[in-house]
Amino acid sequence: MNQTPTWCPGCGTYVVSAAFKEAILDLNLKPKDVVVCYDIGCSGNMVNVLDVCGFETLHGRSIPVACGMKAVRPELTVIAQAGDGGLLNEGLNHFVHAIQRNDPITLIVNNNLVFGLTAGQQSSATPMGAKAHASKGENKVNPLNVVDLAASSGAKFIARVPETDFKLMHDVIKKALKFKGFAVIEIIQPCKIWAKDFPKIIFESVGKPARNQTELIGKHNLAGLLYEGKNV
Ligand SMILES: Cc1ncc(C[n+]2csc(CCOP(=O)(O)OP(=O)(O)O)c2C)c(N)n1
Ligand code: SF4
Ligand SMILES: [Mg+2]
Repeated sequence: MNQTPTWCPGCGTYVVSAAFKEAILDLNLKPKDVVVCYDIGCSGNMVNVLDVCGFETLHGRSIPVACGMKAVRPELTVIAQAGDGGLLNEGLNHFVHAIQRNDPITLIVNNNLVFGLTAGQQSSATPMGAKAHASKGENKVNPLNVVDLAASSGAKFIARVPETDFKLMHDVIKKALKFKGFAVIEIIQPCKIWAKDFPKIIFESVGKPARNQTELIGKHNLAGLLYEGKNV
């Protein structure tokens, strides 16, 4: 594809799309055998730069479209992409139910902590105490956490990756694409425009994955491959 991306300078989605491309190349997957179902949003615009099959879905609906695609074409490698808004607001039910069924797809969450494309409104991932662009005051509610929800729903593969760690991102995407159940990768990539004044997150790398998912709940600074169940 020869489209020039329109993301802002420094946007984490540049890094994610590069890691994604490298992972697909490393695995020798042919573009015709890989389908990404995109959400609507800044990061959903990866549809313009990733040279694999793409399906731009409705906001919050990339997971059900991806699950349907995998059900009818099980030989394909199927990925759902979602922003924090699409995942935790409009489409939250799909996230929990796909984990419950262990649908064999990979979910990549581009968590920029706001509704980015529509100019920085507060999403369910916006940190408590942060003031989003369109809000009158600070956020007074506890954010929903992707890893907490994945862990408590019983996801078999869970990773959290800071946008600054290209190697981890690349390695985890490769592993997830080979995983036979529902794999969740959350990329933390605070929006460079609308979340630039939010508190900085200091990550702590995990040495090895947890023995069970519940150990992860409430540990919001952990980064790495956090849980990996049996690949059956
Ligand atoms: C059902 C529905 N609600 C709202 C919108 C408007 N809308 C389009 S993109 C967007 C923000 C997306 O935020 P997020 O999912 O976090 O992705 P980001 O742009 O931050 O990458 C919104 C609210 C829509 N298209 N459809
Ligand atoms: S608004 Fe934020 S998320 Fe959207 S392209 Fe710019 S930096 Fe990236
Ligand atoms: Mg967002």
